[in-house]
Amino acid sequence: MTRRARHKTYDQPTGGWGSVKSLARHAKAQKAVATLGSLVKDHNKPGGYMCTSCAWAKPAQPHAAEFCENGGKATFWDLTSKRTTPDFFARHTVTELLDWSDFDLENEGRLTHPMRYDAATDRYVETSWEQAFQDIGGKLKGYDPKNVVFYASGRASLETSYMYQLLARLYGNNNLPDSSNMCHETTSVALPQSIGTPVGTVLLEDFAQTDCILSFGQNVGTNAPRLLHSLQEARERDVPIIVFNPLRERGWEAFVNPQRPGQMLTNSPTQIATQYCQPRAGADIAAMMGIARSVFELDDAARRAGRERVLDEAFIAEHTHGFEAFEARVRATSWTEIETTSGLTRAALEAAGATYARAKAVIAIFGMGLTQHRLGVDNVQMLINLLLMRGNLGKPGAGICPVRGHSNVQGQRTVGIAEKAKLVPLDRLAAQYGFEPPRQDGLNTVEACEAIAAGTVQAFIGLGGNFVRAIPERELMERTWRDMDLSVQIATKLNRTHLVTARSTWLLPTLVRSEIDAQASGPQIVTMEDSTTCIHASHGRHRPASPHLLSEPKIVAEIAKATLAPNPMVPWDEWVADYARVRDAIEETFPDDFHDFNRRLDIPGGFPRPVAARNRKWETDTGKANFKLPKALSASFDDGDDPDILRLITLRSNDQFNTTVYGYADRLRGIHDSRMIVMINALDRERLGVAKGGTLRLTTAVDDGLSRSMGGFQAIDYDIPRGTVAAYFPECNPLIPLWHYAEESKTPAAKSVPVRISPDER
Ligand SMILES: Nc1nc2c(c(=O)[nH]1)N[C@H]1C(S)=C(S)[C@@H](COP(=O)(O)OP(=O)(O)OC[C@H]3O[C@@H](n4cnc5c(=O)[nH]c(N)nc54)[C@H](O)[C@@H]3O)O[C@H]1N2
Ligand SMILES: Nc1nc2c(c(=O)[nH]1)N[C@H]1C(S)=C(S)[C@@H](COP(=O)(O)OP(=O)(O)OC[C@H]3O[C@@H](n4cnc5c(=O)[nH]c(N)nc54)[C@H](O)[C@@H]3O)O[C@H]1N2
Ligand SMILES: [Mo]
Repeated sequence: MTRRARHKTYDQPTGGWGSVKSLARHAKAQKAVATLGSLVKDHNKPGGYMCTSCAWAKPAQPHAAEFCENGGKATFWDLTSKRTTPDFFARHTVTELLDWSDFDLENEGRLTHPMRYDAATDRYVETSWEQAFQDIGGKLKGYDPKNVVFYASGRASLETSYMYQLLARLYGNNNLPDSSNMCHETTSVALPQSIGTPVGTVLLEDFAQTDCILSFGQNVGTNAPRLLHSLQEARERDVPIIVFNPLRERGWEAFVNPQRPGQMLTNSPTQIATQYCQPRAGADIAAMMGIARSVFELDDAARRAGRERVLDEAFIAEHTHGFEAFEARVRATSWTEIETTSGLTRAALEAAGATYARAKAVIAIFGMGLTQHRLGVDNVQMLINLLLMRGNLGKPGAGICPVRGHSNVQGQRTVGIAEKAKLVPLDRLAAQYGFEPPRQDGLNTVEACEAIAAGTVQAFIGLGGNFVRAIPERELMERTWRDMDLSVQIATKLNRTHLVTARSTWLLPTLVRSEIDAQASGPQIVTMEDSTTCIHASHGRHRPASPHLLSEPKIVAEIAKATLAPNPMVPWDEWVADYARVRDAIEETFPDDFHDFNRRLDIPGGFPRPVAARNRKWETDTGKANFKLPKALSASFDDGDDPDILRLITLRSNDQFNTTVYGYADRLRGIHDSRMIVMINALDRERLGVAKGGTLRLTTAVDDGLSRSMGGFQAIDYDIPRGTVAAYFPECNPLIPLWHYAEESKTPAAKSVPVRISPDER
């Protein structure tokens, strides 16, 4: 029986006492071995560990507490004193556990022993590491390499990731899908075409020099809360912040900094957004077109009056390509089209345009609200177009700022976890390790799903993550997953992917980053790359949850040794004994990014990788920054103006990290006690015949022969544009067709799923 949700609009600021209380509650509930005190000392601090929650930058001069509510929750969740032991598995069959919620599964605590699924008893049983590696290696040797998938979720360190991609390539494929395929892959496809780099150009110090910030489709208060420090400081310099988001997210509205006693005592928040626009889901291209149009109109007026131009003509002439076509497109787009498609008024967009045009240095922030759409690539490129109009790239205080997801997801790509062969220096790997690496592109996440559904994948190795729960098309995927021969899951906690078993299934427990990783040469350091391309060292500080855990590098090395023919040029054992040797190898493969790697590890604030676009060097096909024309004004699916088809946004609550659900309090949205809810405009709800607070059913509105429908959602009247509804990921993933993804990047279009709504009174 699902619990009913309570909803009461949250009128308190982000941060503040609400976040302090929430953290204290979570520390207690998890009986965590870390304390608030240990977090102050170690969390994101030099000599401490780097947070496992988001990938936001870590400042060179950290705050007294360099953690947020959600980073704290993530750490307490990792450092819980609860344990999921062999005894637990003896008490529960896997079939029984399939009925447990995401929360209940992970809330059992940390995995302690390597386990093997025993089909005869439908239980996981304890196994030895030796046996596990021998069996896994034996099986891997028997498959056609192109039928094996090496998935990575974005938490594993640079060291582990490098070893993992090498394992896949020595084995014989580039099948290295990554959680980023579901996330910022759109960014990694869009930015190189526009400005010649797959990553953002903004560094933390740019926030101190900016004089205008735009934000599209990112939820700062929940998903990158430490960025609020920079935003608050910018607001104190009176920097305007314009936010585009269908939902009014509390983090973009009001913030009380828990580290400022004065602000805490008076509970007087900093107002973050100076203008808040609520477009329909998928309407950002139209909104940006409106801003661009108003910039052209302001430029026309300036020219007529003989004032200084609004467009940065010199920058456009020297640094860009495709401006004329872009100008023609913008001028040909009428205000009526812009207003109808975006759901925003001309006045609002002109106001945003005027603010943008006044600023000398503008930062554009974005998240999943741009990337997870059918035309996600066009979304991101349109944002770049806006920046190019006034030369807002490659100068202090300006630039593009994708806010990445997992704490090392960007870094994994940097060191070679990529299914696209052209992104990896294969010739260097060939020379360094004396082998012929596969040159054919491998499978990304959607392609891996297609191959699993088609029955051609024999084995799936998961370096972290919860693949089955994170991908679209859950029913089909869970059914076909069971036909695979082998599933190996390297994990810290039990999740649903471990319960949807293959013919042979292993569950290999590992350390978390805040734990001490002792190897032959002593305690090890690992490294990661943040959202702003800075590389940081991380030192584990806590005792491992179980003496039976192995580190990720050790697990990867042992699988490699059990699977591959010995190669004296690949020193797996030496690497495990001393991770500094892995860093030497990374440096040899990627000398530009990682020169003097081991010597630069502990530079405060991390060391940035070079990004050519920061210096106005454009590594694109034209040698310039390219204006790219969007394929349409709406990034969403074509709803043919049918008012009964709504756009479903699937998003995160304030009490989860992806599929890890910490609890049932989406405090900043005022939604408590249940995740089976749909945020809906009251007018839509009434029109569709759903009672206030009533139960409704979501049915995917596509015609492809599959039926996708889920009932039991409680309607929550919410401040959201008509025609757009929002509900939680991962609960809604069965509703997303596998083919509903961003063109070019194949990132699932999770921010606008076509759905019909009907009452579901039972
Ligand atoms: N605490 C916590 N931190 C996290 C995560 C977590 O789950 N919990 N996940 C991590 C990961 S892997 C990632 S990728 C990031 C995700 O962080 P975000 O990028 O913030 O992702 P979401 O919460 O899915 O959605 C972002 C926002 O997009 C808005 N949105 C939806 N559709 C549209 C649209 O069409 N246009 C516009 N303008 N806005 C839209 C939604 O209302 C929502 O506020 O966070 C990372 N950090
Ligand atoms: N509908 C919808 N679907 C989405 C999204 C959406 O917005 N909407 N967002 C997408 C995005 S942005 C992402 S990034 C993906 C996330 O997809 P994944 O990265 O695959 O999923 P997570 O939920 O982050 O994985 C959680 C599991 O990782 C394991 N784990 C945690 N820490 C560690 C560690 O240090 N090492 C190892 N080996 N394992 C560890 C734990 O066992 C935990 O259960 O989901 C995507 N799916
Ligand atoms: Mo992500």
